[in-house]
Order: sequence, then structure tokens, then C-alpha cells
Amino acid sequence: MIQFTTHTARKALQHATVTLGVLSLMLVVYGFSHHNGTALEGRLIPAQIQKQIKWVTINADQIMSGTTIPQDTNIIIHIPEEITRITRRVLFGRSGDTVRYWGYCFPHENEDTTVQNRNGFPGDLFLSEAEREARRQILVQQRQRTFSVFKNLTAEDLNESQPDVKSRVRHQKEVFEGGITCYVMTEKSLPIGSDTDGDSLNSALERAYGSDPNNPDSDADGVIDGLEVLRANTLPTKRDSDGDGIIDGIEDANRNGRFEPGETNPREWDTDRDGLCDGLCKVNKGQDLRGEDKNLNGIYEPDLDEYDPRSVDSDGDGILDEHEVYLCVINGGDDC
Ligand SMILES: [Ca+2]
Ligand SMILES: [Ca+2]
Ligand SMILES: [Ca+2]
Ligand SMILES: [Ca+2]
Repeated sequence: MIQFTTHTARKALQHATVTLGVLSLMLVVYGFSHHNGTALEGRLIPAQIQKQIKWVTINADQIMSGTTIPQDTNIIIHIPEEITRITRRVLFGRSGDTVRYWGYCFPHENEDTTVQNRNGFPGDLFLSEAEREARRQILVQQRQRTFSVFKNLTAEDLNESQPDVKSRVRHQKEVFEGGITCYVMTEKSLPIGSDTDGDSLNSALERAYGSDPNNPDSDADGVIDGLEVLRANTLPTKRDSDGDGIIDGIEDANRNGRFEPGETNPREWDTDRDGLCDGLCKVNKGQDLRGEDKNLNGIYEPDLDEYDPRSVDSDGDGILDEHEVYLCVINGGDDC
């Protein structure tokens, strides 16, 4: 009986805490929506329609397995306890460069003193890169309107941080810790998820691309899933993305997800565009295999009758590789 009472009391306390949290959150949103009407939150949450915008809670389990944050919705997210730390960019699927989103994280309960010392809202704000850029543009436009050669500069003009120092929202949060609760508003849907295997591809994107959320290199080609999807634009589930016979991690020799000088392009079967495949490809309606790096090891070995997939004239004799192969074939060579 005593246990039951304690449990009930704890539940009631939790409920009160959550209610308080949501209340202060609504105040925060309300506060945001009442100044600068050109900012994202002003545009997305005008006070008069604020009550019409849906509130959706995304729980810790959903974040662990990955889900989608809908656009133009008041979202509450609970970062799972299992996550020690995750960067904002990974949590929101590296969408921040193109998508305007912003949010706000409640402070932990034991952070009351730091909260009190801070000006304005408790907790930490975060803004996507696109949102920061949009705000910068708004400030530039405001300044252009304010400044004029035809009028004397006022004290406010000279001290540009003076007029709206309290309303200017600053980006504060780049790393999210497990157990915290945050508010998010986005103009386009966002993939949100954990990153158990630490490959920078969150669980929502791992599912979308069919890669293994518990294996940083799902196709074992040497290039990690996050780099394949977010930088290289290769397939995290296919070792040889362009089908030229050479696996992605050999084409991208330093495995950094970038196509650089000295490497072949893992997204293009004919890097030097001389008509010959980088590795080995089927020709003559699948009857023959032909290409440049015939043993598919990423190294140009002329002694093995190979051509360099990075050069149209591998041996520099003035006869292009493709023509050499043609001459080889008509002369009846058996390894052209
Ligand atoms: Ca991952
Ligand atoms: Ca891979
Ligand atoms: Ca390839
Ligand atoms: Ca070639």
C-alpha cells in the first residue's frame, strides 16, 4: 500500500513537471510569435492561429528507431537516455543547410541556477544553418532600411546590438544529451533519429537507404554509410555503386567520400571518359569483359596489359587507350 502511494505520488509529480514544462514551452512559443514577424517562428506561428497548429510528441523509442518530423507542426522530442551525446546535424539528418528549422531545449531540472542567470528564456535555442542565414539576411535588410546617407546616424544606428538585443535569437545548442526534452518547428519534414553505430547517418536515414543502423559500413566496401550517403552520393548497400567492377572504397582510395585527383570516380564507370570502363565491364552484348584496371585493385599496372582509368593515353605514346584496344582486338589479341 505504501509502495502504491509512493508510486502514485511520483506519477503525480511527473505529471505536474510535464505540465509545467509544456506550459512554459507554450509561453516561449507565444513570446517568439509576438516579436519580429519576419522571423521563422513569427511566420509559422502567428499568435492568432497558434492554437490551430497541431502539437505532436515524438518519444524516445521513435527517435531510437528513426522517424520523420512533420513540417509546420509544434513538435516535442524526447532524446533517448541511451544516447550519450548526438550532434544537432546528425540528429536531424544533416538537413540544416537547406531546411529552415529551429527549436528550444528545456534545461535539466538540476540546472535551475544557470537558468536563472540567463537573460530571456530558460534552456538552449538551436537554429539550422538555413535558419541562421535567413535571419542574417533579415538583419542585413533591416540595416539597409535603417541606414541612409540622407539622415544623421543615431546612437542606435551606431550601436547595432542595442535596439533589439533581447529579441535577437542566438544559436546556442549544437550537441544534444540523452534525457532532455526539446521543442522543434520546421518548414519541411526532417528525418530524426539516433546514431548507434556512429557513422553520422541517423536511424531514420539508415532505414530510408536500407543500411544497417548497427554497422557503420553496411556493404563493407571501406567507406562508412554516413560518407556514402551524405557526401559521396554512393550506395551504402552496394560495394560497387557504379558497376565498373571496382569497389567504392578502392576508387575512393583515402575513403573520405570525396572524388579527388589520383582517384577514380565511384559514381562514374568511365572516369577519364575514353570509352573504356574503369575496371571491367561487359561489352559486345555481354560476350566480353573489357576495361582499364583489369585486376580491379585501383593500381595502374602496365606490365599486366592494363590501362590507366585516370588517363586517356596511359602510356603517353600519342595513341589513345581506346584506339590501342581497337588495334589489339583487330589484331586478334586475347587480352585486350
Ligand atoms: Ca548510423
Ligand atoms: Ca560502405
Ligand atoms: Ca566502382
Ligand atoms: Ca576510362
